[in-house]
Amino acid sequence: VEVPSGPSPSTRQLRHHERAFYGFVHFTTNTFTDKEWGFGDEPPSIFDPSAFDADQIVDSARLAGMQGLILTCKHHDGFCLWPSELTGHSVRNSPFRNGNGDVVRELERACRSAGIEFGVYLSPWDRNHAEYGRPAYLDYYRGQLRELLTNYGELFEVWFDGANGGDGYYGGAREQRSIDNRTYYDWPRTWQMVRDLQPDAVIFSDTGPDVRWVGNESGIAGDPCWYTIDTTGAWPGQADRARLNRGDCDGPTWLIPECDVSIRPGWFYHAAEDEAVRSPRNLVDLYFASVGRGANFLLNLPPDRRGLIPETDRASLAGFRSHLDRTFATNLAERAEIERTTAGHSMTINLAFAAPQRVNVIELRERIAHGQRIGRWLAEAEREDGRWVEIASVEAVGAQRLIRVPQTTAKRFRVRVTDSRGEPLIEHVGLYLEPDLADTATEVRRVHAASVTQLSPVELVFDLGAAVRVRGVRYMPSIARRVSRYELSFATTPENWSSAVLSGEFGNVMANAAPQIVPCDVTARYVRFRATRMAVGDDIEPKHVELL
Ligand code: FUL
Repeated sequence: VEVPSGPSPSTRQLRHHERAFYGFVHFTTNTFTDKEWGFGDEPPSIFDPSAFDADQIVDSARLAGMQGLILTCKHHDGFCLWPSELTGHSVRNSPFRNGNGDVVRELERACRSAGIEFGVYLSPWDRNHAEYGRPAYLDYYRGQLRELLTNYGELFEVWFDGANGGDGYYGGAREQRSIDNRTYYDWPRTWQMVRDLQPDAVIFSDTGPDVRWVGNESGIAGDPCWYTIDTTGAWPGQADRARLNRGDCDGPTWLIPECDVSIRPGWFYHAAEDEAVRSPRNLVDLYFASVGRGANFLLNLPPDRRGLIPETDRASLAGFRSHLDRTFATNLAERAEIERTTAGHSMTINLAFAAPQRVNVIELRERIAHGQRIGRWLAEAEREDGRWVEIASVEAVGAQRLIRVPQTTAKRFRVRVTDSRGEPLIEHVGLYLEPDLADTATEVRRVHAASVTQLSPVELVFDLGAAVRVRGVRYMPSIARRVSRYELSFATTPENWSSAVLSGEFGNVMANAAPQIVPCDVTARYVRFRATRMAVGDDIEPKHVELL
């Protein structure tokens, strides 16, 4: 084997490429307040799951075929799911197990006894802590990290989030605190702590050092997606998303792209999203768009207020798994006579069958220990008249490349690598027939408005024609317009607007442009939606707001 000219993965990264698919568990006070980002003033007393069962959560992960789970031990609201010695803002002061509980411990143990790995998420942004934004907070943050790194056995991944939305409770100050995310956290020091205490764990942040964000929260890697990337000038919370998504073919640093996405629109459980759980078909598509592009797939499973993964989500996971198992059960290539010819930096693999085979998925794996070498490659099939037709033209391979092609029946197939950095090293070729999978996604019931009036650039009034029951308001951010704070009011006549006012935050709209639902249960004819703060743009569009 020629020595690779470009970067190659560390041993730690190589192991992590093999994990490929694992889960996130977003659980905290938000589960009980119906928020995506808690403000930091939530009393620990509201954290009261009625039937928390770590084994059930782990069982749900295993049902899907996940290799590990990463728990939000502390999200932006600052509430700790373990009894930290460093704050009272934790499970210790909640009704959970009468204040003697430790969610981190229970989930960690359940993972180990089921034979999957465990990892932690510790939000750097802390909207509860009085010192956030000042140097003293960093001692607290690293102290918490030390607790997690030393008390819960071996961790496979430590997840550092890049979000910072500014305002928060901050020990009662209730103010805006912006930090310079290039300097404030002193990341190299924190990462070194992880290296010292958990040498085998991979470290995730927007920009590595082992695993990078894929630039969106939709679970979709670039096509192609290069492991190598140039992160000069980029920091957690401040990186070019398009670049994170695709990497740089000639980049100097190997960072594993990780596609994080939730099985529901939000990261936390909201009853109003019970009908918006991703279907098996949708999850399979995400698998092809992440693992199938050589990236890792991190799928979030949010426990509900009982502390369990709901049945709907479990049914989707089971459907997803059984479809993948059926698809990949038989590698048709194993029935072929295979012949390989290499000429310099190109290679042809011929697969000849005794009888015609029906194929609609092609898989290649590259021996990435020696770098990501393969550039362009083609898949071709021989028609009955002996002419070869191209069925796929692809850029890049990586740990695993899965390409859906139009269903093709032929006796001979071939894969041709036309461009590679050094000798192409193909480790595996697969030809499969993916069965049909109908999309069973159910549409959320909507209330249709008779008319919508735009009162001002940031204010809409819906007239439903008659008083009807409204169970929620769904807001869909767009690229150019994103509301981060809203106010809702309801009325039965154009005059009596007092009946109910709901206000709040659409947390995380910058990173996740997924729809967010404000649950309510109001009977009204008129509904007024007002943006009280825009994160992007300065007006709202009627089509972005729906009543449920
Ligand atoms: C983001 C956070 O702001 C979200 O709440 C969520 O935790 C997601 C995985 O990362 O940056």
